[in-house]
Amino acid sequence: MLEKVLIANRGEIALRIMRACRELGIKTVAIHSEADRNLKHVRLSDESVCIGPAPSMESYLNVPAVISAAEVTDTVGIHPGYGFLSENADFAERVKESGFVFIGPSPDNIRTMGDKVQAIKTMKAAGVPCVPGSDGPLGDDAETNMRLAKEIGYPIIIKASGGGGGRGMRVVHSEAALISSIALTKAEAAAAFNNDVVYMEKFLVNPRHVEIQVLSDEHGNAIHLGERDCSMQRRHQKVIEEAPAPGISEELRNKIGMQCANACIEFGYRGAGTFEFLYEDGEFYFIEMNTRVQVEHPVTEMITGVDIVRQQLLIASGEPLEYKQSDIKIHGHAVECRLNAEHPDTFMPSPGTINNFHPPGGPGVRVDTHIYNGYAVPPYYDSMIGKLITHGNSREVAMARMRGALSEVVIDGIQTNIPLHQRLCNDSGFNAGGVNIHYLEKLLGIS
Ligand code: MV4
Repeated sequence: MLEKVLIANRGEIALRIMRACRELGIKTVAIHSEADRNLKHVRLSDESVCIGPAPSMESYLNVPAVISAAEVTDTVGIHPGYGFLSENADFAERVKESGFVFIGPSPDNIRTMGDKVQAIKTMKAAGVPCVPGSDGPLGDDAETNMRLAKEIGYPIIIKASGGGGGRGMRVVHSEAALISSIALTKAEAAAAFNNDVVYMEKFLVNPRHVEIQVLSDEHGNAIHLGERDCSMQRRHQKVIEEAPAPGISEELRNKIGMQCANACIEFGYRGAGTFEFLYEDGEFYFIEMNTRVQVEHPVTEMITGVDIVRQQLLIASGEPLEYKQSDIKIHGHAVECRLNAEHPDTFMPSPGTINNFHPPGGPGVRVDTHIYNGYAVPPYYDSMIGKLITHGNSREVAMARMRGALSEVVIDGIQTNIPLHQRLCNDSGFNAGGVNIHYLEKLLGIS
């Protein structure tokens, strides 16, 4: 087992990783910026190191500073959490070259999945269903591209291979706009990602965003933990996630889940991962793979009982997974509301000091947060300050518990998106289940 782990992150996920380490008897090193001296996990970890000034570029994204902190503390493993350096293949490689264990997939795994054309090619070859499309980079021949788009059928979408998560995409509705759209997306991709490779897919008009959680070790074991529905989003920022996805049968879950687990074995994937799909008319279409632990991992933990961060630490230690596929059973339903320090109407960040915090409680209520009375939310980082997660035997019970939790929670001193969550948890469309990715933006547009 890894003896000491450096947590290369901040906020709620740093605390989550610290707790998982503690349960395994792993010593922890917190690294933090000058603005983050008062983070909860910095106080609770065994050691802490200040690695630089507040801006992420000079601290959490500063690779030499992170590696130096690992060296001076005799760290064994480095957990990157989500965001920051978590999907940076060069960082994973530097960690390895410096003699540390990167708690995540191999640099090659990360590099392949970071290149969307390669990721899709890999998954298609491994039997994962993908969106009908160009099956590779678009060339320069206009006639060929026009013929391809006609075959796929409009609307189509042009995506940058170096993009992902909603960056570098352009929808094309007719042949008249095709050639200029390809050129524009290529130029933007070259500037943004230093990679002008673009590809084409059929544009799915009203899909849901459903993702499969996988765990894969180096002993040839790969399992899936079912799916999460993350369709409730605004500007590619998820707002509410849930598991399982409403209306997905056990048969379909097992089919797509096994396809993902088998792809992990075929591809030689190691670690926790998420296969992102668009789901429309009963069909799954792979779009991207995330090679990190995700913000919304708790909803999967609640319905499976599997501690995903613990499994990441075990896998990185060279231990086998604690579960085989037949051990995994789905129990009830879980919902997660992301709590953001932001104005409820304008979505502008709202940093400041929290002068009163009362977390909710009761059966089936989990609160993943680093905030406390007197904590000052800094203006430098993502505005997410925590997550409310509720679980119950049914979606109705989980939702009733979320409405209760939202009515109990008190966060004074800053603005939060709690009013938005209350509105959504009382919304008839959301309560019916199965809304698509456009639901929230349409709801906010009409209001
Ligand atoms: C799509 C799509 C429709 N058709 N691809 C946006 C983020 C990136 N992960 C992929 N995205 C999309 N790809 C095809 N072929 C619609 C989106 C999309 C979206 C996807 C998931 C969650 C929210 C979204 C919001 C707008 C567009």
